[in-house]
Amino acid sequence: MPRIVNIGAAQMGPIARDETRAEVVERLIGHLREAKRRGCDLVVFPELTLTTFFPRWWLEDEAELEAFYETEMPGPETKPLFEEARRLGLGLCLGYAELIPNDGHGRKRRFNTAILVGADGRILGKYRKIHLPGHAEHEPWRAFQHLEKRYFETGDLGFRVFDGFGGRIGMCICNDRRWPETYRVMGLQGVEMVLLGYNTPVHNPPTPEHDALGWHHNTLVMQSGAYQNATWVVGVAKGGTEEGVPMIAGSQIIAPSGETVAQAVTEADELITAACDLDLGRGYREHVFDFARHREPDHYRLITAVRGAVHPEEGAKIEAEARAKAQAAAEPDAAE
Ligand code: CDT
Repeated sequence: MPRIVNIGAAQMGPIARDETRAEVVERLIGHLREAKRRGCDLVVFPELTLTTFFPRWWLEDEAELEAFYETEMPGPETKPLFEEARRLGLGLCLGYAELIPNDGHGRKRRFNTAILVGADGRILGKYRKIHLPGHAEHEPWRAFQHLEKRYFETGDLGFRVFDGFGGRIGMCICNDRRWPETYRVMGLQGVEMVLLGYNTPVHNPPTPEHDALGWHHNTLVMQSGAYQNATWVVGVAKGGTEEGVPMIAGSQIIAPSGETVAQAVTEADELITAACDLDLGRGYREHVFDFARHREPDHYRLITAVRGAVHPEEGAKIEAEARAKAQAAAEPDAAE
């Protein structure tokens, strides 16, 4: 019996700054109903689905900033979304800005978060964005800001994989999709489907020469992440011109072969769907990407030993030391 998950990738067009949560939730419910008509099991929404992409602004007023965050999920304004999904028997993956007013140690915490919700309304998993792009200080030379490093902390939950929808599901968020480590950590936990939402401006102020390549890079990273880890990847955009900033769209559902099987053709609210056979990853996982047989982690030690690039001599030294240490730990008698 094939293990099919019918996926709805619910691309959103722009969300205006003055659009209320209730108005956005109404749009999301429209997606849910269409997804139900089209036989979906699970609907994936973008990063920071509930508001405009506020990190584009330098906001000094805490109350103004915190109005973009959720302190509970579901809360009073998102409850109708959860209720409708449950009524329709649909799972969902939702990105939102998470605010913890007090973590028990008197600290306020803010994360860029996504949750996976089962068809029964239970939260099956939570992910907090790890690769935060952009900057933390005001940079007035930019046409617009990208202040994720100011408005969010680095996620503290790791790249976990959750049982659900008959398979193993992982999540990551936007910039995470550009990093091979994201997929590999989940691949090493047998992930079969990675769900991710994104808000990607067409223009990146420090590197305008890359602007024409936004679509290419988007496809490139998601397709390679899928193929190299034998997993489905569902990438869902918030696209179109939002508060004067054009964002790429191009939501895609990508098979473990690395092939895109469904792609959005507009920059607006658009649902794309695919029947995803989770067993399609098996041929890759058991042969060319049989990790247990073919990976050589002893030769990848630099990946976790350093953050940025080092001189090749330094790199070779770190690798050799790490290998020797691992060998000594594995054979304690030989080291004496
Ligand atoms: N939201 C998000 O992570 N966007 C980034 C923009 C990178 S340019 C600062 C992305 O990787 O698409």
